[in-house]
Amino acid sequence: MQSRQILVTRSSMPEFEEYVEEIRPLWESHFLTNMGAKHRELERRLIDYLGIEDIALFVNGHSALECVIEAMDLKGKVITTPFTFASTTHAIVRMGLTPVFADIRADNYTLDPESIEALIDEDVCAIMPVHVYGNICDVETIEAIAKKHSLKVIYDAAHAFGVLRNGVHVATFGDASMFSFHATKVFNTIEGGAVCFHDHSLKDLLNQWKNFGITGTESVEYIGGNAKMNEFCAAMGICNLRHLPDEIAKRKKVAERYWDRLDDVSGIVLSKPEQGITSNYAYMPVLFDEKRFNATRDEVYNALLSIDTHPRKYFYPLTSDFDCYSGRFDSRCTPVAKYVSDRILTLPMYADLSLDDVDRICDAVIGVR
Ligand code: T4K
Repeated sequence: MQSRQILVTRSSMPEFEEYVEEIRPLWESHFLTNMGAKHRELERRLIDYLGIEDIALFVNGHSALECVIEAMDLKGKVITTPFTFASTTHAIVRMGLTPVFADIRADNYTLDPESIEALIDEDVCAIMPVHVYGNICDVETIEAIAKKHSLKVIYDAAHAFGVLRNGVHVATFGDASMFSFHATKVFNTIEGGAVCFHDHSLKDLLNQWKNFGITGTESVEYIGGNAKMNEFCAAMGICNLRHLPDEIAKRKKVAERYWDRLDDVSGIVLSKPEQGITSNYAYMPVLFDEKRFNATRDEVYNALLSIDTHPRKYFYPLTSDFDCYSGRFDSRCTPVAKYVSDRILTLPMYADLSLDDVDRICDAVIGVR
């Protein structure tokens, strides 16, 4: 049917010459990392773009999550979602905290506020919701719950860079938001990540935690790690940020073609931007209700593999069902998350995916029934 392999996504890159121009000064300065000029410039540009108070850049999103947990000195339990990438749960566990899994909403797959409140006890110190696929959590209700119980809110916004809610960037919600700038994201710095926050006192702490806990030339106050973004990654970010509007506009066209083709198919549930949301079109999640669609998610998955098209089961299994957590959690406590995880497939989505390829993918999906 087709000779080319189509993967779930494909990194967007600037023109080679644009990147070379951006990194040329590094050959003059010989300053390659440790929060250099490109790092500082990208921070400034991101603060402007996101309309936020402050930001700290990291080597990747996962390290950013771990560092913000350390910098906030969190202890005890964190209420979170199991319908996410390994990173969210692992960051909590690796930092010595205990994840407590709340269920998700059936309409946009984010943490269900009703499920959160029932899980709060005196050991809970924070909530870590995920704006999964760039779908935005019920930030107002989550904030109200957090305020009532004096909990911190750290958003895993790995998927949500560029998403606006009523004209406001999602980076502004919660005590902090983490973004991933991984190669597979709408905005990438090759590898990279960031924490956005309101409390300026976090800035020094985050910078110290990501740099071995060094607080001065002769003082080391924290047992920190090394999670600094280097100058080449920051330069990639400076280039890619220039092209972000074009990137999102191209993704929008791809998304709209998928929605046109799949919207009326019985048993297919699409995830479209809600009222007031300006999407970044990060992923193309499609839920297959096997009873109405007459085929399972896995049958669709295998049919696409047979034409060398590689969707992904983001996010199956639930993180609470991972082998490494065997016996520690019970995914029956999050029935909606389990239902969605067993039926969801993320179809190929990237700026340069042609509409003809989208049509071929949709034909194959529909043809499975
Ligand atoms: N929280 C959430 C909710 C997340 O989804 C993630 C990361 C994080 C936290 C942590 O952020 P980071 O520490 O990663 O910054 C990929 C990404 O590696 C990962 O960043 C992302 N989430 C996750 C959802 O997807 P894999 O294991 O699926 O990656 P991989 O290597 O299979 O790549 C997927 C496809 O992307 C490939 O088929 C082709 C394409 N690709 C891949 C690479 C590496 C490219 O086009 N270019 C590339 O350089 O995890």
